[in-house]
Amino acid sequence: MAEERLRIAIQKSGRLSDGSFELLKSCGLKVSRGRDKLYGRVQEMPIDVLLLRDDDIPAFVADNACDIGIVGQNVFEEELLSETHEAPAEEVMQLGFARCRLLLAAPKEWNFDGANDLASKRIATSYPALTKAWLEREGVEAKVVMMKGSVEVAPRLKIADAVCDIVSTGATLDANGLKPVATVFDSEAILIRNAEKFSAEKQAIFDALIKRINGVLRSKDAKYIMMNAPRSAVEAITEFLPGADAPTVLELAGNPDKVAIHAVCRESVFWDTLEELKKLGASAILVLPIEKMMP
Ligand code: PRT
Ligand code: ZN
Repeated sequence: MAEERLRIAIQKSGRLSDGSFELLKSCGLKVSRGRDKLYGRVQEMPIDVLLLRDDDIPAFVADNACDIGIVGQNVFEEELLSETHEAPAEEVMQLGFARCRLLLAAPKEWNFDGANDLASKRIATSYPALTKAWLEREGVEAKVVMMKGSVEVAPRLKIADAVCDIVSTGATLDANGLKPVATVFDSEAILIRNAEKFSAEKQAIFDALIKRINGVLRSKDAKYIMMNAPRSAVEAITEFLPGADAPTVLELAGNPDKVAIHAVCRESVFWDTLEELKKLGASAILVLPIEKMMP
């Protein structure tokens, strides 16, 4: 019998593809792309990679053409709300990259004073379902105009009064004379899976991959922190360390009152953290990156 392989759909090129390839790489998976570049094979695990347009990913996963996929939450939710599939794909987890927001934006000169100002106005968007759901929640009736791209130019062309568009830095809105007036949806890349039960073999591959992804995500902000401190300060320092479990405390040779403290911090360690540690009596503080972590 042929070996079962897990099929993952990722974006071929665009704002999700670097993050998706990087995630697979951090999981120890190298994707060798086929000549047609639509298909890649992973050597290290029985996984095949399909390279698609992001918009096609939810449907490919829902239809079983792929088992799992990486897609923006915005695209996935839009598809869910549009109810195009009887058994849509399911969200497995957030992946922490390609963060962006779907924002309602209006011309800067509009003295915008809340959602009610949108009543009877025209809103251009590539996300009509998410936009309509937000309008409904706000109890506002407006006309939603679907645009596939270049949404931000709609007010200037008098196609719409306002837009509902994906924003990351806000530079595009600003360059088009628009200002954000409300957040409709917060998004980041997510892992989705087919809703049907996997075969035992496929489930085992899936579980192994999820374990690796969790390990990668957990180690992302994590740092290994080392410092010397007076023994009397150990308690205060341990309490202060961000997201650290039981640190290792070692006696320094020839100095019974001084110890070395080693700990894994699961949250970001900032300069203020180091300054605070110094105030608590720590010295010779070292912060090191962690490459991988498995509990
Ligand atoms: O070709 P394909 O269909 O696969 O790709 P696409 O062009 O439809 O999508 P792509 O690659 O642009 O985006 C894929 C996903 O990345 C989106 O669905 C979001 O989940 C996420 N993402 C993150 C973004 C952005 N950031 C983003 N900034 N998607 C789009 N943008 C656009 C935004 O609409 C604006 O027009 O980028 C422009 C610049 O943004 P600012 O605010 O930084 O100026
Ligand atoms: Zn797309």
